[in-house]
Amino acid sequence: MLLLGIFQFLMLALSLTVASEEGTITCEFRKNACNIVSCGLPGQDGSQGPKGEKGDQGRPGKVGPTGIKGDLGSMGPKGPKGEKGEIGELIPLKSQITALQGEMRTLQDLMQKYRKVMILLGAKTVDDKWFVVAASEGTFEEGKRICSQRGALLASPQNARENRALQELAQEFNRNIYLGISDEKIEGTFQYHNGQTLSYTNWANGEPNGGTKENCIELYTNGQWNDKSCTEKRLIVCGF
Ligand code: MAN
Ligand code: CA
Repeated sequence: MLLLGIFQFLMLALSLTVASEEGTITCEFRKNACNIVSCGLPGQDGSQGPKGEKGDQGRPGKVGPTGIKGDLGSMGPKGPKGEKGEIGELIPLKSQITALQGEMRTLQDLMQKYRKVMILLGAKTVDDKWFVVAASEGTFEEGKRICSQRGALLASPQNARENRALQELAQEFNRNIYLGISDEKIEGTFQYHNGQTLSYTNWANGEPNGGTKENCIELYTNGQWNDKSCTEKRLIVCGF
């Protein structure tokens, strides 16, 4: 039975193939034949086919021209602190320091020269203070004016060493010196010219004893102090 089925199927396939080939031959024959003998009129054209589908998108165009420059942007935030400078940056400073050291030595030499001249002329120096005789004699008021005109004040010893320097001047000139101290403003309270109370005194025994009659101070050649009338004539020494 199975063999019979296969055979029938093969026969059917063969008959279909032959029929197709016969149709092709018949059509070719008819076309050639109509060129020789007259055939019937051709039929009308068929109706227009439907609209085709939309085509694919084209390729992109060329790149356009460059645009105009944009506006200036706003300032950015402050940056972080820079790193510590290198040693190389200190080299110019080092040469400046060397130059300054040279100038300082020159000034020191000059100061030494002035110091020698001042001492030769009779001035006394204690630390950074100078005592200079400005007049061989004068009252307290005259003395204040003379020193003020020289940009100084009547000498006011503020420690034993300064007092000693003034004593030396008194001895050298053999004259008592008016100090820049008085109790004219407040009787019994001696003050410096700037109103400050005394930080150092060297009263002789029993002094001060003059009351309202002795409001100024003279420095004896032994270095001790005595309250004295302001209208006497004494050696005038200025303090710078
Ligand atoms: C004189 C004056 C006085 C002083 C006495 C000291 O009288 O100079 O100021 O106090 O001598 O004995
Ligand atoms: Ca006195």
